Amino acid sequence: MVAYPVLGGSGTVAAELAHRLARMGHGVYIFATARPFRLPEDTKAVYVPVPLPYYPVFPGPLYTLSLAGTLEREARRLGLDLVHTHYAVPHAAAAYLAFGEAFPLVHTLHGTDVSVLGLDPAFHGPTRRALQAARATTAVSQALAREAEKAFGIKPVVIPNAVDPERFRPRPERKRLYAAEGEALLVHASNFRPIKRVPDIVRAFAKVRKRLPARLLLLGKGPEEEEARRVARELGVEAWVRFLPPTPHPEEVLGAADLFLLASEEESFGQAALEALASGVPVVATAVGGVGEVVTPEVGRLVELGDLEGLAEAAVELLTHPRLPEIRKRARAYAIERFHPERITRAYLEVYEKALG
Ligand code: GMT
Repeated sequence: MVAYPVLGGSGTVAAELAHRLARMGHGVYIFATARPFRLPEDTKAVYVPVPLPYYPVFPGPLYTLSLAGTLEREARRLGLDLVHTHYAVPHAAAAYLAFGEAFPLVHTLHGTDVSVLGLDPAFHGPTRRALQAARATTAVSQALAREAEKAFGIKPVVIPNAVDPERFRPRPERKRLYAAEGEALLVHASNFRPIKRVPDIVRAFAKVRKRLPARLLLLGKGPEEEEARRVARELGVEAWVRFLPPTPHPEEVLGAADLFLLASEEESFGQAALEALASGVPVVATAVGGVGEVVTPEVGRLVELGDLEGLAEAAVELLTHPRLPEIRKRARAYAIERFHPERITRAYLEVYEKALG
């Protein structure tokens, strides 16, 4: 497995899949520049570091070349049968460089590797060639598969992301750590990149707060944190907005919440929203990308991008819904039925079997 180790959905998906496969008895190595953030401590998957050598003659560290060299060398030494990369840029091209077409390569597309970087003229050619030469490419949603077909002329197999229902479960006893009696607890989790529109989450929350007592937890870190804090101050809600640093155990926060908010302008899937659903927490999200394949009307609400009034309205509607307890149960049952790790792992194993011929 090849993955980015930092906070982000693709690294989470790769680390958790590696862990599950290793637990089933497969030999699994995960190549990354650091130990993946969400790789469980007790995992049998082995982390293989990818160095970032810097020489003054280079304009910067040559990650792609270093990954290709590490993969080629370690595949021989470890006797690897197949390489599965997560996030195509530059992982697909690096694996292609390492092995060409003779070796079973599988790539999983996660979102901006298609919609932003994959379309960048600087990366498009090598990424397209690598994806077209691979034994298989998978995409985490139908929406992303359609984009990949347009961008790269390939037809990825759609395998949605999984969520572990043992970890992500309701934890109502933890709510009192974050909210007072009678207050609704809203949560958002992301890497606070501009496309996540975290300041909009705060703006929508301020509207909710005018209608009912509530608190907002913002779990994560990233470039928009300062702006989100500024908006909270400007709107006078800073006392009810709490920032929590990223944790390898987001289940402890999500399970305590009443509602999850996602205001992204782009989202191929929405892993954090799925983790919320499995925790028995309904979701209000923007109807972008593949989010509608995760958040259905039975378990949440979708609003137009930028419609903050709609976001707040949907949040209040759900929080005051007479059948909220039932919706919460339904959210968890739906997540378990559609996105159970066993089912998703089986789908990847089928792709591997075909790739191995
Ligand atoms: O969304 C991010 O900023 C992180 C990004 C990543 O590559 O880690 O997430 C993408 O992959 C996740 C796992 O498949 C999906 O749940 C996210 O929706 C997707 N992000 C985007 O499409 C923007």
